[in-house]
Amino acid sequence: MTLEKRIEQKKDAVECELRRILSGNDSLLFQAMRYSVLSSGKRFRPLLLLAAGDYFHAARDQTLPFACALELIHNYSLIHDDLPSMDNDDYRRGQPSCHKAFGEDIALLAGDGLLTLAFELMAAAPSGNNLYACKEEAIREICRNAGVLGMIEGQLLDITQDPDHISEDRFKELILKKTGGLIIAAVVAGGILGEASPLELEALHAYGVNTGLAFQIRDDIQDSIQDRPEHRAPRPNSVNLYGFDKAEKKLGDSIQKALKALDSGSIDSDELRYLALRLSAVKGKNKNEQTS
Ligand code: GRG
Repeated sequence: MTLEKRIEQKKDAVECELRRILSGNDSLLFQAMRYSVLSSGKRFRPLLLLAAGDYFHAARDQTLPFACALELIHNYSLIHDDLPSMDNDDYRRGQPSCHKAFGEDIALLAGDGLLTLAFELMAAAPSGNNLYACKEEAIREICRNAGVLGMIEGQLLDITQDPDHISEDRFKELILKKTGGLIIAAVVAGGILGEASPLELEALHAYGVNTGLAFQIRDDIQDSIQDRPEHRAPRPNSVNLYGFDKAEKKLGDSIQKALKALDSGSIDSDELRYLALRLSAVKGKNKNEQTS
C-alpha cells in the first residue's frame, strides 16, 4: 500500500472514531462539540501519534483513543482561542467559529466538554498486559504538554507579550508551548505506547520540537499572505520577528532538523518523514481554504 494511502486510512480511522465518540446525544453541548470537531480538520496530531505508535508496533486499540483524545484537546484549544476575549476569530475551518454559531456560553462549555472527554477517553483506553505503566506515562506526557506549563502557558505568553518587543528566545518558547506542545505530545505519546527506548523517545521529542516550530512558522507565513481581519488582536509572529525571507528559511531549517532528529534515533519512519515534509508546502490561503 502506498504511503499516501496508509496516511489516508489512518485519517479515516480517526474520523470514524471521532464521529462515534461524539454521537448518541443531541444536547446543544454535543451539537456544538460535533460542529467544531467534525468540520474537516487535517488531523495532524492524531496522524503523528498513530505514525509513531505504528512504527513501534503499539496496538491500534490503544493508540486510537489517544489519537482522538489529542484531536479533542486541539479542538477545545481552537474553540477557546477563537473567543472574543482571546483571538476574536469569526471563522474557523471555513465556517463560523463555535461561539458565532452557538454563542459564547455554549462555546466555552463545548471547549470544557472536549477537554474533559479527552481525559476520559485516555483513561478508558485498554491497558494490555504490562502496558498500564505506558498508558499512565502517555497520559502524563499529554498533560504536561497541553497543561499549565505547556499549551496553556504558551497561550498566556501569546496574549501577554508585546508583539513588537519580544525576544527570539521568548518567541521560540511561546511557539514550542502553544503550538509545539500538542505536536510533541503526539509523537512522544505514540512512542511511549509502543515502548520506545529512552534514546528513541529523545529523538521523537526533538522531532516534535522541530516539527512544532515548522508548523507555527508555516502558519505565520500563510497568515501573512492573506488578509488579517481588522478586529483580530495583534500577536507575536515569525514573519514580523524575522521578516518573510528569513521565516521561510527557518521553516526549511526546522523541517530538516526534524528529519535529522529521526536519524539520530535510527527511526526509519516514512510516515513521520512525510508528515514533517508536508509542512514545506506553503499555500496562499484564506480563512476558508483548507491547507493540508
Ligand atoms: C486556548 C488554552 C488555549 C490554547 C490555544 C493552539 C492554540 C492555543 C491556539 C491556536 C492559535 C493558532 C491558530 C495557532 C496556529 C497553529 C495552529 C494550532 C493552527 C491550527 O491547527 P491546524 O492547522 O488546524 O492543525 P486544523 O483545522 O487542521 O485542525
